Amino acid sequence: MRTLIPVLCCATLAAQTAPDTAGKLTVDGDIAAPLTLTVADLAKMPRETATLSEMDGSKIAYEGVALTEILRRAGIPFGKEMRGKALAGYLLVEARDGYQVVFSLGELDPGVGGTTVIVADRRDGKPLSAQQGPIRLVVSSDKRPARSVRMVDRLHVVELRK
Ligand SMILES: Nc1nc2c(c(=O)[nH]1)N[C@H]1C(S)=C(S)[C@@H](COP(=O)(O)O)O[C@H]1N2
Ligand SMILES: [Mo]
Repeated sequence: MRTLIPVLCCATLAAQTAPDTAGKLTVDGDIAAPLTLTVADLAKMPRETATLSEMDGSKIAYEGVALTEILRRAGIPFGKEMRGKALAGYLLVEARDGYQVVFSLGELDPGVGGTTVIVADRRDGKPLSAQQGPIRLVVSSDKRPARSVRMVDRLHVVELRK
């Protein structure tokens, strides 16, 4: 029992001093304006809906914010500037369980690839479950929902234009 006490103390201390990132979405990397978004922040942004066909064939309605809207706020220059070396840039999406996927900035640009990705926080009108959220991606046009990342906690931009 005696050895257990310091362990418990340290665990309590660590919990108090760890940065409070639970439930937040960090947008960072090679961008002008890194940001951190909560579900409350997403609620104040322009809202979009999207349907996801799950592996069992059922279609679920999700609601959230367009990924391009979030990346624009972080300083990604979609539009005229998405040419030349900018087209080598990509977005690494990371989830709480370690799952990672990549989107190229060119495929996300509405004037180039135009792939619609929603950063969703509601499913059938309700907040997402702990296994899904609080925030997930919905990529309706993918043939399998493999890049519809659940439990997203980081959007990391890599620009190769340097
Ligand atoms: N965080 C996270 N998201 C993920 C995955 C994962 O392992 N972790 N798997 C992906 C894959 S390969 C598929 S097919 C779908 C499966 O969604 P489901 O687990 O809700 O059926 O989630 C995607 N999103
Ligand atoms: Mo999958």
